[in-house]
Amino acid sequence: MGVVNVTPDSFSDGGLYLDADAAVAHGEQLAGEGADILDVGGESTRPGSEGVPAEEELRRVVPVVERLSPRCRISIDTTKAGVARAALDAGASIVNDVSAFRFDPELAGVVAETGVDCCLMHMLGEPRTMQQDPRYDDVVGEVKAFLEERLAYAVGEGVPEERVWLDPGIGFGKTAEHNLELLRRLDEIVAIGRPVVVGTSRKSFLGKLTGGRLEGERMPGTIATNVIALERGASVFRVHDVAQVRDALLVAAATFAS
Ligand code: HH2
Repeated sequence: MGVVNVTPDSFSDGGLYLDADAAVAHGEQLAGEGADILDVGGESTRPGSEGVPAEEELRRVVPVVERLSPRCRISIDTTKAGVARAALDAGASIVNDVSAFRFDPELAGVVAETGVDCCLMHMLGEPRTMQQDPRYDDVVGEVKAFLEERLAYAVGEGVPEERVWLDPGIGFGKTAEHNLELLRRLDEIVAIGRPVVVGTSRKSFLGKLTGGRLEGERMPGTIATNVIALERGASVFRVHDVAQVRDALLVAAATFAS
């Protein structure tokens, strides 16, 4: 899954693809590098961010989804039912909701009604405050219980279980040690029985572990964590650098018993 951020403020590529032409060119490049899915988002969820109004988010993402959907499968990275509906109308076929249907009570209904796949992600609270001293007794147990509860909620709202993917939400209300523990014990999340999505790409814990590397210097850490996630059973790898991570995953997968 390649990341297409149509935002001025995303943590690693904010402002690079705010213009629709630039976003489409970037999405086409990632598709050419072998992305199976392009995750188009118009609102940054970086720590401390405030969110954007639905009209602005729509204005950013709909033209990009329209132009990229004939080329590649599209997921819409949004927490808002109105944005999801418009993006699905424009050709998207997956809803990626970092709030796991907590922020907009209507979003589950949109997914149920349209019959699309969805990704439900764990986040502690909301982006504005999630990195202010996050605490867990057992991060893996708590994230797993949250995802099981959200899966049951989605099914209760009419979303077929086989349409739901789950994501532990690396970096969303977690310290570096929490992120590492989730990767270390990712098999416990996989054991829920739904496809698991992981998003480690360029995130700050990779910088912390490597003596302060900046976003653009975190590709080796991104590759290492995605290979580990593959080995622990993840199915979808959300990354900014598709070509490099895809090669690493293909090589790692080739070493598995056939
Ligand atoms: N991470 C980000 C955004 N959306 N969705 C899923 N399912 N999993 C993730 O880990 C995830 C996500 C944050 O990355 P990015 O889009 O690069 O940054 P920003 O939120 O600043 O736009």
